Amino acid sequence: MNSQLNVPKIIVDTDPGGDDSFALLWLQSLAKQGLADIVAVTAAAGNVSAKRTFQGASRLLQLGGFDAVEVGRGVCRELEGIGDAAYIHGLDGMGNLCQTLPASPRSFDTARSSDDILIEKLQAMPGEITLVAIAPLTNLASAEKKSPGILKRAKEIVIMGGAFHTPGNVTSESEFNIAFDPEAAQTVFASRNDLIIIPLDVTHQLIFTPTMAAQLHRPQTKRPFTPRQSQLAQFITTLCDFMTQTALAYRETQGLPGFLVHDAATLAYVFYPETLAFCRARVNVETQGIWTRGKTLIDSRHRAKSSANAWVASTVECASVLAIMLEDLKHLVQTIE
Ligand SMILES: [Ca+2]
Repeated sequence: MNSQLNVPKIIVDTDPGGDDSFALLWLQSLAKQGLADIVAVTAAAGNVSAKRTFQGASRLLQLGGFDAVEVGRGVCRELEGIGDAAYIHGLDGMGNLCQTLPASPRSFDTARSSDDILIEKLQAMPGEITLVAIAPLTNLASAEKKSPGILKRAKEIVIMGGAFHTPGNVTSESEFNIAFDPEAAQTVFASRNDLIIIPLDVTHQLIFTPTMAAQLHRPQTKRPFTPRQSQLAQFITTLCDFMTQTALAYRETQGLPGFLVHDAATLAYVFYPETLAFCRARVNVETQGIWTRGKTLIDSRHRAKSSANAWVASTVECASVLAIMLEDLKHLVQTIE
């Protein structure tokens, strides 16, 4: 049997984002190893504006050599509420490093809309695509509204989002990806009954440190790094340093030097599923609350339920996930042209 048949076909819906950047680089490493097929990247408004996330995603793909992957432009909605997260990720979403990355020929002005790309790809390959959603769910909800039932055509939808038994990270109750567009989240939560949700409860344990990043600078052969290899290693360490400073300032890591690679946990699920455990649940999102808008809820009472819609990650093997990600990032640095 051709093992390529089993290579996951991935669309990443993303709003780079420091942790998105790590996820996109990790995925590019897996694709270079023949373990993933990147079908498209759909940028989303979120951490920063749709235009900036488009540019960030485009340049990250250029850096890894994935010039041919289409990038969508995020659906824009007038949203009141929490606003973006440039205070954490930098004005460009990437520690103000985006301009240091190779320019991309992709144009925001002529790019297709992310929801249209989702619809086209899911229609063309029903049951085949794993949708990795690491941004506010605006694009996915828009696709579902334009083409009802389209999200059921994904093989699987893996979402980084929500906070259940831990405080939120943008309000006392709410996690950013859900709180940015709670109505979109509710649309997606209603779209199918087997969503994979990786919440803050597990991702707030995943602290990637500058010491880990420093390991990327060591060539594993006698040959010195090429300029592109040095550029990639330098980008990762400088971004890690920037994110570490804001993580400490916003007290996200209990004073430990490092930053939370929330979004990368979705790839741990897809490619290293033994590192996570899950609970079956019915997940809803509060769209009305004055203090709790964007809060994700599970009814934990032992009363019969027939409408579970998700598998929610409950534990993660942190050391393993971080070590695996670091090794895959090393592979990308070592093998980039
Ligand atoms: Ca993100």
